Amino acid sequence: MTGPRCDDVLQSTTSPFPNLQVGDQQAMFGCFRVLRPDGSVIAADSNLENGTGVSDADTMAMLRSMVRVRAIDERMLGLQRQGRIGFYGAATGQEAGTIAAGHALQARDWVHPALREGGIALHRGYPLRTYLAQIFGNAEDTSTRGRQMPCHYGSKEFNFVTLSSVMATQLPQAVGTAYAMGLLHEAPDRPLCLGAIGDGATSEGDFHVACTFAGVMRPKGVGLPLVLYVQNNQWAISTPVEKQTAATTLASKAHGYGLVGARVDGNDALAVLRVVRAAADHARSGGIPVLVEAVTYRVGAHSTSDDPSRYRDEGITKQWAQLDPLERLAAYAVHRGLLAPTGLDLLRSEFDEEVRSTLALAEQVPPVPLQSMIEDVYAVVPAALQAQLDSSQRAVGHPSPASAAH
Ligand SMILES: Cc1ncc(C[n+]2csc(CCOP(=O)(O)OP(=O)(O)O)c2C)c(N)n1
Ligand SMILES: [Mg+2]
Repeated sequence: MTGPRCDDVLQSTTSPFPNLQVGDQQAMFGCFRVLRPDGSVIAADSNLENGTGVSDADTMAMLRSMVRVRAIDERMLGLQRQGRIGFYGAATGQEAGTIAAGHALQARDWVHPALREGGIALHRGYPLRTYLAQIFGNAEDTSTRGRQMPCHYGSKEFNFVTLSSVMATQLPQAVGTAYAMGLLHEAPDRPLCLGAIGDGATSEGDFHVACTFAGVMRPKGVGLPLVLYVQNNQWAISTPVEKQTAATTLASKAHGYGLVGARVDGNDALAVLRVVRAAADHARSGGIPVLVEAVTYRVGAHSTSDDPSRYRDEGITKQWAQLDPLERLAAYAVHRGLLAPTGLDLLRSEFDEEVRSTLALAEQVPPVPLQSMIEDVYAVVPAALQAQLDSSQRAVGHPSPASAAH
């Protein structure tokens, strides 16, 4: 594979809406797109709502969350540079790929995210304060109680399963969740599971395991309620996608597993929403699961531990940055009269302020109590662990409740 070229994307060629059938060439090798980079509609379809198949309410809901995620990411990157948080993986330039995929789902659907999909939890209502608590690992970190790296959010309430840092492990887990939903509920109206990964993770063995099971496991005689979702941002840290695979596209890998493949412009929120929604409807109703490839670009660093200028041509990055998904959707919203020409700036200010004020509160929350080091694993805490806790407590000058009682 060679990475999709930016000038191809800039030409705004489009392909028809993907036909969700196994082996459909156009779906696997084309790239469905609704909007040009300037926000104009490529080919309005009079049979569809607004000519695009996306309601104005959906457009604005996605735009708000995309701007919010950008504001959060920018602030978190700044905090990491100041040494106030240890790590962060931003979704900059991938906000459409994240938010529109999340928006395509129902609240009852499950999400097994990769590193860039935390915005789906926020979009579902996961509070920003809890999101920040997980990043700080403070006493309000109800996701992981300070025991995980930042960006490993999880919430039972929002059916958002905590990521394992080990790449691609979430995909067999997502298949298992979908299998459970298939056993528990009847098609055509079942909760489904979206399992998300990056392009690099498609080289992992777990991708093969997940796709194999996704094809062959058929509870109640129909396909799994599953959407496999790959954000192809063309880099896995310093490894470009052409070193991951010789396949022409990642969506085309679906064919070998008997799955449906569909490729979409990941910087076009309307296109992502429509394709993931169609894949979700298909899976919900018993169809063969769809592997969606959203083509995008990692315009920032992999994480705060990375410097991409050391291994790639940042001139190409600048070209991709011109295809900014926020600007594109905002321009469309302006064309439709949903947003004033200055509306994007107003949204930015609104969310900058939300992040600033929530952060001020989050930074006052104390760390997770040391006591939590020995909780949640053993019914009766082994003496060696208790001794470690006691010595840690003494080191910070706070006797633990257990030793204080002695
Ligand atoms: C099994 C495994 N190998 C290596 C790593 C280190 N690692 C973390 S993220 C990453 C690259 C992920 O790339 P991709 O799947 O394309 O996702 P992206 O970060 O681009 O969104 C690597 C190699 C890991 N976490 N797990
Ligand atoms: Mg990648």
